Amino acid sequence: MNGLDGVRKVVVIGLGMTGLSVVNHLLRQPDEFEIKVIDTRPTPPGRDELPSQVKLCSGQWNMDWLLAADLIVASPGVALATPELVVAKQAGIEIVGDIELFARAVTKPVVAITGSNGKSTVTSLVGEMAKEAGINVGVGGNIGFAALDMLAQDHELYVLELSSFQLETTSSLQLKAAVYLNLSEDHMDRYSGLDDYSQAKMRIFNHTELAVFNRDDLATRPASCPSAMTSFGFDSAEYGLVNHEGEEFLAIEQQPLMATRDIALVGRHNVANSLAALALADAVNIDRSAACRALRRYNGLAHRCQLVANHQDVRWVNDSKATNLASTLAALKGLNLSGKLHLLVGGDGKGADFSELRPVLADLNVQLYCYGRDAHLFASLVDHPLSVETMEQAMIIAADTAQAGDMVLLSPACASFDQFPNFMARGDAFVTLATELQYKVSGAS
Ligand code: UMA
Ligand code: ADP
Repeated sequence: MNGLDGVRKVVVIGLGMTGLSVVNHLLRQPDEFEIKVIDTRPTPPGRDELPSQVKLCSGQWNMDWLLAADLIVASPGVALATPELVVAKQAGIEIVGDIELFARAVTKPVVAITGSNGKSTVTSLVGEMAKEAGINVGVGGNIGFAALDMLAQDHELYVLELSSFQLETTSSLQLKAAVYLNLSEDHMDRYSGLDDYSQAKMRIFNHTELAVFNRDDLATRPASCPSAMTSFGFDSAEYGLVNHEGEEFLAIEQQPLMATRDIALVGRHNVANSLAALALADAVNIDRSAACRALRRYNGLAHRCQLVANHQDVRWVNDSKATNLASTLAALKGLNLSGKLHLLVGGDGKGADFSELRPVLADLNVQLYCYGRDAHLFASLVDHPLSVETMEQAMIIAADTAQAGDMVLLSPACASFDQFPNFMARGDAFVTLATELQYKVSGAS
C-alpha cells in the first residue's frame, strides 16, 4: 500500500535528508517509478548517496522535468511559494511532502507533535514512554530522522515531530492523537504573519482522533474539530496540576499522578511538555506507570536546559537550542535558584525585538553577559550588563565571580551562525569549557 495509484513520473525537490528518504521509499515500492531529483544547491548533501538510476538536476530548476511529472514531492526547506512550484501547481500537478507519502503508506498508529517550541522534547518523551512500556516505537520527522526511513523498520507505533513546513504539504495524515504545543513568532521569512504560520500548524488536527491543545495558549485550540479534544495546562482541568498532600502533582482529570519535582527534565516549560506527552501516551494506551517512569528518568535532549556541570553548588546549564525569545523566556520562567543567575545571551538575533525580556530580567537576581553580533540589543535591557566579544570570554568571567547557589545559563535567544556553525557546536563549546571552568569556581559564598 502506498497511495500512489496512477503515478509513474515523480520529481523530488531537494536532496537533503528528506529528499533521499523519499527516493529510497519510492525505490522500495513494488511499482516502477521514474524518479528525478532537483536541488537548487550546486552540491546537495545527499548527492553521493543517490542511487545511480535516479537522475539529478542540481544548481538550478528544470521546468521540463517539473511539468512532465505526475507527482512532485517537495522537501520542507523549499517554500511552496517558490515561483517554479507555483507554475507546476497551476499546471495541475499534485505537490506533496514526505509526510504525505508516509501517511499514505503507514499501517500502524501514529501520534504527532507540532508547536513553536518543545516539539523535540515532547516527541522524544513520548518515545521514551512507549519504550518504557515495551513498545517497539519509531520516533522521527523534524526531530532529525526522516519519517519515511522509519517505515523500513516496521514499528508498532510512530511518534512524529512535524514542522509547519511539513504540515503545509500534508493532507491525509490519520493520527490517533495530535498536539499543538504553543505559538510564538518564528520563520517569519516563510510566512506572511503569525496567523499564516499558525494555520499551517493547525493542519495537524485535520484527521486526528484526538486533538490536544494548550489551555495556557489558546492560539493552539482548534477553531472547529470534529474529533475528540483534550488539553493540558497549569490549572487542574484535564491534563493539569493539583496540590496533593502539600505538593504539586501532575494530574489527569484532577487525579494526582506524580510529583512535578520528580520530573527529571528541568524548567517550568517541561512540566507543560510532560503533561502534553502524557495526553498523547494515554491516547495510544501506554501504561501510565511506564509513562511516569520515563518522566522520572528521561533528562532530555542535549542543548535544551541541560545541566552539564555542577561543582561547589554552581550549576552550568546548556540551553543552546534557545534560538528565539520564547525559548529563553521559558528557561527563565520558574527557575529554581537560591543564588545569582549568570545569563549568557547573544549571537544572531534574526531581527527580533527582545524588549519583552526587560521586565523578566528586572525580577531576577541576574548578571547579564552579552556577546556576539547582536550583543548590543541585550545590553540596553539591564542596568549593569557585561558586554564581551565571545561566549567563552563571558564564561571565564562567570567562573571567576560565581558563588555557591549560582547558575551559569547559556540561553542565548539567538541563532549561533555569527560565531558557530550551528546551535549544536555552540552548545558543545559551552559544555567543554564548563567542564573545565567548574573547578575554577571557589564556591564560597
Ligand atoms: N535547499 C535549497 N534548495 C533545494 C532544497 C533545499 O536551497 O532545492 C535548502 C533549504 O532552503 C534549507 C536546506 O537546503 O535551508 C535544507 O532543506 P531540506 O528540505 O533539504 O532539509 P532536510 O535535510 O531534508 O531536513 C528536513 C528538515 N529541515 C528543514 O525543514 C529546513 C529537518 O529539520 C528535519 O530534521 C529533516 O527534514 C527530517 O524530517 C531541521 C529544521 O531546521 C532540524 N527544521 C526547522 C525547525 O525546526 O525550525 C523547520
Ligand atoms: P523544538 O523542537 O520545537 O525546537 P525543543 O524541544 O528542541 O523544541 O526545544 C527548543 C528550545 O525551546 C529549548 O531552548 C527549550 O528549552 C525550549 N522549550 C522547550 N519546550 C518549551 C515550551 N513548552 N515552551 C517554550 N520553550 C520551550
